[in-house]
Amino acid sequence: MFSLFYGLWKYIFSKTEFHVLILGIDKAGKTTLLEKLKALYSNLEGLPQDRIVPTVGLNIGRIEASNRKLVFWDLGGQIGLRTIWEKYYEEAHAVIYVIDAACPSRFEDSKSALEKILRHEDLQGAPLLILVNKQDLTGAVSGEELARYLDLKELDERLYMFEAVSGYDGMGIKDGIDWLVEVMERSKRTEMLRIRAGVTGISA
Ligand SMILES: Nc1nc2c(ncn2[C@@H]2O[C@H](COP(=O)(O)OP(=O)(O)OP(=O)(O)O)[C@@H](O)[C@H]2O)c(=O)[nH]1
Ligand SMILES: [Mg+2]
Repeated sequence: MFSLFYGLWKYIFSKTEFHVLILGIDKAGKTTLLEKLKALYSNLEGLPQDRIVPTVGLNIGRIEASNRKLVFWDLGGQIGLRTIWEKYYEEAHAVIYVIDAACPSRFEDSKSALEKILRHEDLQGAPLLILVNKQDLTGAVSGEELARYLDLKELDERLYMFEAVSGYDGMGIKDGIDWLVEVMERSKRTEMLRIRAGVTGISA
């Protein structure tokens, strides 16, 4: 009886959606990427680029990739809004961090916002996909160049990847998402969130 219950419990929670936070400083291109993701993974048209305004609240997008359900939470990156980010950390399976690769004058701001994320205990063990965005612009730095510049010491124990992308033409996005789904499947963080959801489910 117990094993039947356990099997069912495992089945239900193995179907859990993955929650992915999309973070980065303002104008990095997060919302544009979210709209592109929707267009790439569903039959729906994303919002046209000229209809996208700076984010103040939260944008949510759902897709299915590699047979998995992904829910994206895209938050505003303006300086006064960054304190809201941490409210979402506990429930996130992974983080996508977006950087405007064509704007070196803001790399320092981007680096310190990312370091703060990496130090936060509520995001321990969360896989990190760094999207080196706006590759369609001349002068955009490559993933390797940006990784060298950021020189993140806090990445040691974490599953992470740099991927060069463009939210305009879609370059690199599917490769990044494939990687993310694969690492979320096997991350200790996912296991921890599943157990926590299970415990809550039984006691409710
Ligand atoms: N050339 C180019 N421009 C982009 C790309 N992605 C976004 N942009 C532009 O960058 C600006 C900011 O894009 P958003 O998607 O609103 O940026 P955001 O990170 O969501 O900004 P906040 O909501 O303020 O945090 C807009 O003018 C976009 O059209 C890209 O891949 N290539
Ligand atoms: Mg936005």
